[in-house]
Amino acid sequence: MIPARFADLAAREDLDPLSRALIDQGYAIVRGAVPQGMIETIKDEMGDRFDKTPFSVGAFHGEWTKRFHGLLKRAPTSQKLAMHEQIVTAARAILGKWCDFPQLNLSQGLSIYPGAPAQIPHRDQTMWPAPKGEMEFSFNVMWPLDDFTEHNGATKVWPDTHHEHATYKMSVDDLGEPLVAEMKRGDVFVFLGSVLHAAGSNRSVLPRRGIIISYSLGWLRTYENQNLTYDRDFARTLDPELAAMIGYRWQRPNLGTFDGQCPSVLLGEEVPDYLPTVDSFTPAQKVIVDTHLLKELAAADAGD
Ligand SMILES: O=C(O)CCC(=O)C(=O)O
Ligand SMILES: [Fe+2]
Repeated sequence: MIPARFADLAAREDLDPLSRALIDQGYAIVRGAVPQGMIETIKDEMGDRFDKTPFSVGAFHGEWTKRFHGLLKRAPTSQKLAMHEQIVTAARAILGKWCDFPQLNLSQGLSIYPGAPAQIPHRDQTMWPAPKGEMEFSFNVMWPLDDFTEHNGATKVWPDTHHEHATYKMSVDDLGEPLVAEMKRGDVFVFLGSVLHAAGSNRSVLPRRGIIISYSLGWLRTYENQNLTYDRDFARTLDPELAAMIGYRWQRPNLGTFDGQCPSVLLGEEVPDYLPTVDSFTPAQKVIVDTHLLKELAAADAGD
């Protein structure tokens, strides 16, 4: 059953199938979302970065796991994954309920080495210390670079743990059997930030490599600081929609501005040295401030 706070989303009849599955069950696998050749190109672009990256530090990221970030520049074909039409559509449909535009939260290559124990079951939305169960904060996407099997540590996900379920206290013993997201290269596993999940243990003899791309509400602090990761020259090479997703777009009201304007001004050739600060309000906010101004002007006229 869909909890009441998410019922209006669930009731929408125009939803695409991926959004529908995410709202109803919290996760979905899309088979054959991209050609396997695209995944191979991305692996080539990564070169020896996994080899050269040291193992992660700490019990969560995992001492048997290597991770690196800034994928849009380190493997440019991953930009196509970030902008995958079905995924962006679903991110907008779901996160768009609580923000103007979803943003890129993270792009990460990760490799789980043989012998890695299973990761702690967790919800990715825990990174934001805010009340849960009122909204979805994020939306995560796992693209396998190697085929994922139960044996090599495919991601595990616990059904019925999303939306308001994320506020219920559950002991690990009550969780029941997880679904194991076994996938071929080219498939993709998509799950809400409220869904309980974990990397499995890798009992094979080869690393299990994947890419995580995640999207969050546009007004949240992101896992990866996109402004420090990608400079302006790089942003100008991107599809403008993707540039917007890494911060070159403001969110109403006036969040993420540059010199009082939408930061997309930085994508142009010339950036004027002197710029006016511009209101960026929702229609409802605009009515409030416009009405106030009209009243003030009328009062000033009457006083003349
Ligand atoms: O590698 C996986 O299968 C999941 C990793 C994960 O959930 C995380 O690092 O937050
Ligand atoms: Fe996670």
